[in-house]
Amino acid sequence: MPIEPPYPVFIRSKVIPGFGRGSSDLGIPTANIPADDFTTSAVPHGQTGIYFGLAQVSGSYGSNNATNSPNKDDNDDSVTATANTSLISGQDAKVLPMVMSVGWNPFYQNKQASAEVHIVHKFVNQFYGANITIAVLGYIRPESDFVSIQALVDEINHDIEIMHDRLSQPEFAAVAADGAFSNT
Ligand code: ADP
Ligand code: RBF
Ligand code: MG
Repeated sequence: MPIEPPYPVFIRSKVIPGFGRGSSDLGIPTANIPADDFTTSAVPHGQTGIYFGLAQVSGSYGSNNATNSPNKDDNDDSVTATANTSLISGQDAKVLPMVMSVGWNPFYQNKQASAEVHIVHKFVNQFYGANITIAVLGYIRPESDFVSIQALVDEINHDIEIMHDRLSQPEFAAVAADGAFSNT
């Protein structure tokens, strides 16, 4: 079975500071990218919702200098990310499984759309300001509201199970070797 069009959709972007609660509230860090990089991609109508796929980060590790994220009126998000001198390498530089969320986070009633990628991998360091290449491979569900943070976390963990299940299907086997990813 071939991958269902329009997937795979490759997106190249940069990791920007988000709302600063993925790790603190949920224990599920998400690398945020400018939402436009998703909405202008080949994903149909750049629709909001939860997706699965693969991601690879490259460049340097970096931390977030934003004193008060998100920088709502600050279009130059890169100014709040400081690169450190060490290059992303080893397991951290591999093509890794991910789940991503695009939209307004109904649970938090965000005023601004976000696109954020949770990579299922333990990184040695933060990588704000790094490059990220994403292969969006399919849609899981629309965004929804929840009665509690725990209910949101449970649903995200369920999304991760669905992702592993879908990624184990043969049509996705070759995507990690796609030339869009770097093979260093
Ligand atoms: P923010 O609101 O600024 O996005 P998060 O709490 O969501 O903050 O944390 C995201 C940051 O954590 C990423 O930008 C990245 O530097 C780092 N990070 C560490 N591990 C991961 C991971 N497994 N997936 C995504 N980001 C991660
Ligand atoms: N936020 C919501 O408000 N509703 C959702 O249904 C929802 N689903 C998510 C699914 C995944 C796989 C991920 C990584 C995040 C999801 N979020 C959702 C976003 C979550 O609220 C956000 O990552 C944190 O608020 C940190 O920015
Ligand atoms: Mg985040």
